[in-house]
Amino acid sequence: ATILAACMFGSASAADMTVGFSQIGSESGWRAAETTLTKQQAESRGIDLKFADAQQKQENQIKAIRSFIAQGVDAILVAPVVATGWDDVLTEAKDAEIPVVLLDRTVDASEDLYLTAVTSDLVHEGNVAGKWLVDTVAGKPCNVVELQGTTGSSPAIDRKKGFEQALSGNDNLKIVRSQTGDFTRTKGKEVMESFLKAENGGKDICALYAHNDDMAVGAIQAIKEAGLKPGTDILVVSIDAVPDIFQAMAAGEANATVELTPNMAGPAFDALAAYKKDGTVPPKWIQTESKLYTQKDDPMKVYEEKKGLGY
Ligand code: GYE
Repeated sequence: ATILAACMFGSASAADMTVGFSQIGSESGWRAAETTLTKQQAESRGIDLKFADAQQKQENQIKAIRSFIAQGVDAILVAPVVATGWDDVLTEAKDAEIPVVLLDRTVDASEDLYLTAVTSDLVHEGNVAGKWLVDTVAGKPCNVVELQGTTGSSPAIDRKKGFEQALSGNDNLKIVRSQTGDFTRTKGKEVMESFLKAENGGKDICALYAHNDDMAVGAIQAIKEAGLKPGTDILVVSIDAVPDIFQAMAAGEANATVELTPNMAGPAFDALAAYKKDGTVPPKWIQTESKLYTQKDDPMKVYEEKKGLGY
């Protein structure tokens, strides 16, 4: 009878949860897929999702979180646009006893201000990209340009750090230009154009490292317009594994990418359901995988597989 009662009343159903989601915006294909999958995951679990798009602004995220607290939601998901400045609003959520789960980016705040963070190892991603480049150029001199993500965001900080770690001790590789492209295609293209101009029309550039695929896709366009061949004249390595980069890889115009799953919400909702059911506290970090793909990995096949998975 006890077991039956437990089944009837204590099942791990998330169905009666209302969850607020403060999303950054839609700067990249990866971000758009994350939004789609979060909505799908909520729907399939019967979760009532309140979605707020912050248009890249932290102040909008803070407003959205305050409004979720005022509405008395059961939990809050937040993809924090930048790493700092969260202490006050996270403390307000904690005081209201509303668990917060960080999605895809981390914050510089005390760990007890959130339940868990579902992210990749962002330093490791940069490291994987850097190691690929070190191995590929195999000791040859190589001037690298870097397109950084959004200034002050944890992926921009960590992907830079991990990449630099991989390059350190390899004096043949030098980062000659590094600037933000804000994780967007448009800015990726714009900033790459300025890099090309500044580096002898691109002839002095051997490789591009972009903190996400969208900036790489924009930069590939700029490289072509400058009359050079992306993927051969200038090697291209980036992060996310969105469908478009596999098309570019199939065309020989991109070389490598590090995969980031857009399904951060699935593990987040699982953790929230267990927490809600019997107070199970998840680990502080739910880490997603980071797999390297190159042109050898049948990019068109991966493209087909990716299409439809939120993209
Ligand atoms: O790589 C990029 C997006 O926060 C880790 O944000 C995420 C990054 C992702 O805009 O495409």
